[in-house]
Amino acid sequence: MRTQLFSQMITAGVAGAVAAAVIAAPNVFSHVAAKPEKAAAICTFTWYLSNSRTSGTATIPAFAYGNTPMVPLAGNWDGAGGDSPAAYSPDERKFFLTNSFTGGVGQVTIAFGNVGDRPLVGDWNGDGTDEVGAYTPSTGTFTKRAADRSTTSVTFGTPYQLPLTGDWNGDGVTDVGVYRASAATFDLRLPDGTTRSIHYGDPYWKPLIGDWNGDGRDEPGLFNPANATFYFRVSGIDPTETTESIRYGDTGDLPVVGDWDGNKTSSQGIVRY
Ligand SMILES: [Ca+2]
Ligand SMILES: [Ca+2]
Ligand SMILES: [Ca+2]
Ligand SMILES: [Ca+2]
Repeated sequence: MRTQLFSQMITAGVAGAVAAAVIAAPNVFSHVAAKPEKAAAICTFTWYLSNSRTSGTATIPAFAYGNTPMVPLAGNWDGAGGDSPAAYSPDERKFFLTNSFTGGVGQVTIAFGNVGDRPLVGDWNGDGTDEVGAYTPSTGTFTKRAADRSTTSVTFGTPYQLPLTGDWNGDGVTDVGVYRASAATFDLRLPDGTTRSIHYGDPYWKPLIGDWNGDGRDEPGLFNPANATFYFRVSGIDPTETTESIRYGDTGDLPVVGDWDGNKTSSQGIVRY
């Protein structure tokens, strides 16, 4: 009897420890339940963000922010620390920005964009704080909104491409680009007006932009939705390619990337609904 009782106590202890670990650092692979229908019902977003590109486990406790059919985004809204979440509502054409990783109500709401636009994030003036913008697919126009609500526009690429924003040259000012999905090619517009084209990944993977190597310049990454794998082009935008990859999250999750801890290096996250 003693042995049996001892065994039960050990089992309970292990179960308790596992439960505590899950609460502290939720494993993004632990969710295996069937996803709800995505058609009509509004589903809350749960964010699983990691500061580590080598771990499949979220390092920031999961939180709820935004809901379908919003677009999850990330940026440094207050110029302090690193990036934090935002959600863009295509229905209301509003950005909801938050400076925290705890969910709840965002701190800033910005109404911007027209029907059919895609949301953009970038530091258009290089002051260390990100602003918002909108890409109009029918014209291939990037419209950048300054903090004083003034706008500037640049047209790049052909219409109906996937817009990209990143600081390709490291001057602190966010530049634009497009991803030609059918050709799996990133076309990056350098500040001198020239284009750097990088064939990378496979068609119809989701393009991502971040500073994976921490050199102050952003470079391409990708998320393969078929196997929930992130690819980071750590060698930058020069021709020689070195890539890191990690499986993180599950198929059906939305990828997000950002510098969550403000150490100047971007890492991955997923938004589940
Ligand atoms: Ca700025
Ligand atoms: Ca730049
Ligand atoms: Ca870089
Ligand atoms: Ca970081």
